[in-house]
Amino acid sequence: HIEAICHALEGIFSRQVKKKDNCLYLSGLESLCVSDESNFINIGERTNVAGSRMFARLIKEKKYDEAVKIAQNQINNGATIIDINMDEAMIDSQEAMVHFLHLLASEPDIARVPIMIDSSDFSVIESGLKCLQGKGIVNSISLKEGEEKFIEQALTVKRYGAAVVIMAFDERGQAETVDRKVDICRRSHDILVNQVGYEPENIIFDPNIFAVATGIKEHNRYAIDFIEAVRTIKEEFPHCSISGGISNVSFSFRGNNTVREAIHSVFLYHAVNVGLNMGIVNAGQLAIYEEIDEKLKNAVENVVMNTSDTAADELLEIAENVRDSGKKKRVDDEWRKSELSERIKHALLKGITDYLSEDVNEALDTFSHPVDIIEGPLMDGMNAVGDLFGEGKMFLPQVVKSARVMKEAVAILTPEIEKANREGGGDREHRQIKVVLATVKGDVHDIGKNILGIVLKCNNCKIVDLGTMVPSAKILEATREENADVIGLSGLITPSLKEMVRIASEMSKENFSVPLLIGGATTSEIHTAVKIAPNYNGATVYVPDASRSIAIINNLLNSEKSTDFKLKIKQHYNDLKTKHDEKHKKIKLFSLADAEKKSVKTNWKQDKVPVPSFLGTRKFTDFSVNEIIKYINWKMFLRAWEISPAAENLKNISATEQINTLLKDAKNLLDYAIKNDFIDINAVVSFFRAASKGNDIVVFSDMQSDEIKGRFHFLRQQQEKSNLSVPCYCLSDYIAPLSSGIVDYIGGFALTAELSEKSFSADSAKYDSDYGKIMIKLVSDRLAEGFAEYLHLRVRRKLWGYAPGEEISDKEILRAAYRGIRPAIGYPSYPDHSEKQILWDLMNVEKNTGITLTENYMMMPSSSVCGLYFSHPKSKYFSLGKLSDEQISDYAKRKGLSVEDARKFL
Ligand code: THG
Repeated sequence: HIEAICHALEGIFSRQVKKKDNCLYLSGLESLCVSDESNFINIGERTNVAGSRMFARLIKEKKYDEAVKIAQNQINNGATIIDINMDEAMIDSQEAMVHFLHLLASEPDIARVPIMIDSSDFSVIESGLKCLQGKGIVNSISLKEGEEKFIEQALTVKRYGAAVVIMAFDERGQAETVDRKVDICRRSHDILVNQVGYEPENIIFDPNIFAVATGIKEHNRYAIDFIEAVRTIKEEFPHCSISGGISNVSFSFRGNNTVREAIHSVFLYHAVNVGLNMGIVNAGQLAIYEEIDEKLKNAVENVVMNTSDTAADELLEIAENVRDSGKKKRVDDEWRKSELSERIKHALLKGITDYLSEDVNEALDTFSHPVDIIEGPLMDGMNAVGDLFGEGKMFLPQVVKSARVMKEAVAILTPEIEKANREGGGDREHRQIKVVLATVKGDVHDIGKNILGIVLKCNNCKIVDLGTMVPSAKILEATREENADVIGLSGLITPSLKEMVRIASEMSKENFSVPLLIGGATTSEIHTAVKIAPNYNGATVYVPDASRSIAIINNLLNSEKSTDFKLKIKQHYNDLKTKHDEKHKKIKLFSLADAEKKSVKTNWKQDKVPVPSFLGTRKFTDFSVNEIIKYINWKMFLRAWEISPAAENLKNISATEQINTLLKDAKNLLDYAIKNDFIDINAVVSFFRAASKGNDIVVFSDMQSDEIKGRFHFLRQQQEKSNLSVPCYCLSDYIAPLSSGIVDYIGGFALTAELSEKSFSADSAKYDSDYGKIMIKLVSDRLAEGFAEYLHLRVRRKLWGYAPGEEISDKEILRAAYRGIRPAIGYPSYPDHSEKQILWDLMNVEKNTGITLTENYMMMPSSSVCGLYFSHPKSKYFSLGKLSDEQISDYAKRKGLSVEDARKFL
């Protein structure tokens, strides 16, 4: 189904779909992720006045704003539905429900999830249903008051198009045994489907979760009976959902969250296995099954599965010792008491250098040769780091810190190794895998490459880092000279892809056989398979992110595994290429002329074109950094640290901690840089009179003369779309042609915001580390993007001034929910980086801002952004998709380029 889902998503959102780690993401909308794990739905329980004292207090005190934050919190922590319950004697439930739902509806980040209205008063439910946008869920109805009432309520729910939770209650009360649970669900199902006309997909059974380990013997079966009922119901009604209030099961351990979380986790583990696909939970507070303390887990297993009559008592006894408080303090320096190799491992895992020289010196006394220390405890520790990282249990920033510990340990040991060799007459050295890394010619980006280098260093590799913009001859020479085992090429921009293909063929010509690794933002497995691998006789492997590099290199170089591994990769890439070739034959393109007929149509006479507040070019250096940092997109910052949206949603404490530390460090860095004035910001903005000419836009010298001062060249979408009324977009459509008789304008900008690394290293040792350097770069990148956002805002409201009264929230700004666009050159709607030169000439960018262009039109410093401003109310971002040879030739001709060069730039 994946292909079909990709296709559907691409169609709906006009965005590219990316596959990564068995998840699908929409490009530019990475927070939406479809994966196998999407199967279990977390329903947030905290927005329940009966289930949360805090929420109840906020509602009673009418602090709705804060109550809304609780909903947001549940979603941030992974809830994809939220359960809302206002049933409390001292609250006007109906009024509170309606008011709260209205507030949620105007929070875009909350309104995107469905709402489950939880009440035992059906009139509250119905009032709530009236407030929902999209499909709602009713929690709940049941047969407890007989069939007539049940059918009446079911009909009402159906009329609102909502799904419904059916509690396993009937006229005799709540179902406690497996048979009663199943019977009531079956009876409810038959009535709903046969008499009321429900689709089974709209039915969610709740076979009642009750508390176990209450001290009452009869209750001990509650968990296992629920699980058994789920199994039977799922088999009989595979299209219906099954849910329950998970926190109920642990009520008897109130006050001891460690034990409660363990019970929830074990209970869910078994129930989900047999078909539970939803659960009302405290999102963000579920223990990870594998991480529960072994002893506790066993005791909990016994309680949940009811293996003995004494299970509850045994758990109670353990529970006494795992009270939440004081849990942490104990472990803090306990580790110093463990034996040497454990201490070294701990220091590596936690990135602690404080005791390193002490421990390494102790090791020198116990090991016969210093190399043994590296190959023994240090490598063991690094392997543990590598494993945890590979399993997603450690995160990149932690690995970077581990690498620093390793580096310092090796630095202490290196003179000792030389000394030992001299004295013992030996020549032992620490044998490492040698990896040559380079960002290819024309490309200046190196964060990804640096990260890779660090991760590899942790894994016993010696890195020969050739830096950025490295010509192929130099890469080959270094590989030969260093006798390297692997080459890694990195690239962020599209022309780098061609460069990589060139390097691959060169390597073939010169009879290289070392494995070639490909990575970086524009590279992809498909491109590697289709374009690079066929050009190289040796192994070529795409590395999706740094965490995979270790396993890939080990497989490539391990004498037992390598033949098999290389063969598998080769076959896989051949398959990909065959599929790709077939698919490409299928994409239908409009001819260029037909695509042009489908341009975006504007009635120029009707839409008044706004006049900019000035024409020509202006320099800006006086913006306040404090103003800009409001527009930093921290999510993208986490992405750059390779923290996936999935990790961000994890209920994993170490992930949350890691994210918090990263954000704190970044913010401290910014504060520090602001205080010390280490930030260079520069921008230049221009407005020109402009007109579209076919797919080009021309810029005039001034208001009077029609002398053309510059010309931007655009491309037009050609792919046939399923919806024929959707235009074939081209940026030139957003500017009026001269023939319209309308005077139109275009804006241009180039800006840079850089935390200068040099000032830092001169000033503070704190940032003179791999971690610090990467941090500085990433924060600079985000600051530049934030600056672009802020400058755009100033343009809309003042400098161009077409939206003087614009009033939108900062969040909406980050979603670009305003009029006008600022396509950056080199991005999907305007992919040709060489167009920057035109902007540079028109706006004198180099002189005005100091930003220079490399031969492949990359900006230096790299934390810079440039692009065009369009004010057209219909203007939007799009991606060009596949283009015909006809259009490429036409484009080459318009630009005065050879077709081959035009292809390279695109
Ligand atoms: N089935 C269905 N709906 C339900 C339930 C169910 N809705 C309500 C409830 N059960 C699920 N929701 C909760 C919410 C919170 C708690 C339990 C179930 C809970 N709260 C803490 C406590 O009481 O100890 C509150 C602590 C605090 O105040 O912060 O455990 O089964 N269909």
